[in-house]
Amino acid sequence: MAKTRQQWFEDAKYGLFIHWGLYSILAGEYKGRKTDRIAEWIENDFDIPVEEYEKLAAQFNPTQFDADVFVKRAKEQWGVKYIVLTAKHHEGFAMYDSKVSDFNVVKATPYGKDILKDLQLACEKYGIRMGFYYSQSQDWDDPNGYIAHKDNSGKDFQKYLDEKCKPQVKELLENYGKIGLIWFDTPMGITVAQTQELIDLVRSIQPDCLLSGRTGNQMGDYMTTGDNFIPRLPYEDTWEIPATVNDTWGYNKYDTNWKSADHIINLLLKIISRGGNYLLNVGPTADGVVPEKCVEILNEVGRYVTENSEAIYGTKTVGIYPYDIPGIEFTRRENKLYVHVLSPRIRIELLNIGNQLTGAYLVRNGQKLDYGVMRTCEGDGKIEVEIPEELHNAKNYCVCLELVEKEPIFEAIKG
Ligand code: FHN
Repeated sequence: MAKTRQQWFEDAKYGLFIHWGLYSILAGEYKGRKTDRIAEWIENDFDIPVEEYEKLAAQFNPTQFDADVFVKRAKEQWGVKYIVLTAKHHEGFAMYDSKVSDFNVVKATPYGKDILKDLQLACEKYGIRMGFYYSQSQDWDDPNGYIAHKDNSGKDFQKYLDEKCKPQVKELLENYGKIGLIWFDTPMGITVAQTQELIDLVRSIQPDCLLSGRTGNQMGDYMTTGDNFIPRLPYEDTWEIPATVNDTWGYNKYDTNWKSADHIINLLLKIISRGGNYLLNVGPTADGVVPEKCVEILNEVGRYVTENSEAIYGTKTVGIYPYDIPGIEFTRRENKLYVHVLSPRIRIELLNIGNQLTGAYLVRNGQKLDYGVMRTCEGDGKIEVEIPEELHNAKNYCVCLELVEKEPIFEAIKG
């Protein structure tokens, strides 16, 4: 089958979102008041006057950020295949050298360096796709940009689109090499015609660049789910879920509600077995550091992903296996069904599976495993795989079932 421009994205399965901007300085608190909502929304949620908020730029100096170290770690330790940085979030601040607006990291901060350029160079060096997030409709700094939950009547949105949004998107597409995707977000009142203007602009500069599902009016290149919402069933078209490790995107020093690595691994497998990509977020501090706990979690998830890479990247949607087995998730490619074992057991037992096998092995080292293919006394297909003794108390490993048939045969439950 011919490769589409979506192919790299469909194969990638696991990406890293970076929400980073001036809100990282406030870290979830303004004048002693803590937000209980996502931290990057603090300007809007607390009605911080624009002139006040703009002053934060004078404090932005992430001297501990090293794009090279960051991208190397993301690729080699965390196992992500693409990175999406907030080039401009709703606050309107550009994390790159923009000639369109001085409200940017080079002109307005003591740091003075183009973060996106450094990221681009590191992504090119380590062979990882780079995308950027751009808030195309909301811009709380521009008088004509939309503001969610506020009165937007009387605004000249087209003026903002023509004078800030499109010129900035053009800069991003012209000055930062090959862009894998643009992550447009919160389209709000953007019309079909205005969405088309954006799409035409992108296609005219980088025809292969993908557009997120939130470009507007369902005109993006793939489906984006709600934040942290996983479709219950497999979804056949290309899709992605943006998701958090704690409960915020931008850094919030009070948010310690971290999901465990086991939980994230489980979510990742659910997502990719249903055909999606997991775009998992980190929110660096204003110094440019990813919170230690978050690094620990991503390292552990990364160990699973890199050890079992053949069962992750480039895998296909699994059909609906009729039973929910706690601690078991499936992924698959061609004639291989991967059984991810997330809780201890001495044997894998799968009912209502009608395949014949040519072999079974432990994915992380290729060790052959004993197995049996049978029918139960009720006539249901059954596969058993013996787990080696040294793994009886282990969790988080993957077993490959090599199928005679091209696809898993999941049998319906009979009465
Ligand atoms: O408003 C944004 C939010 O700050 C964050 O960027 C997420 C990521 O998917 N998108 C919007 C809310 O859905």
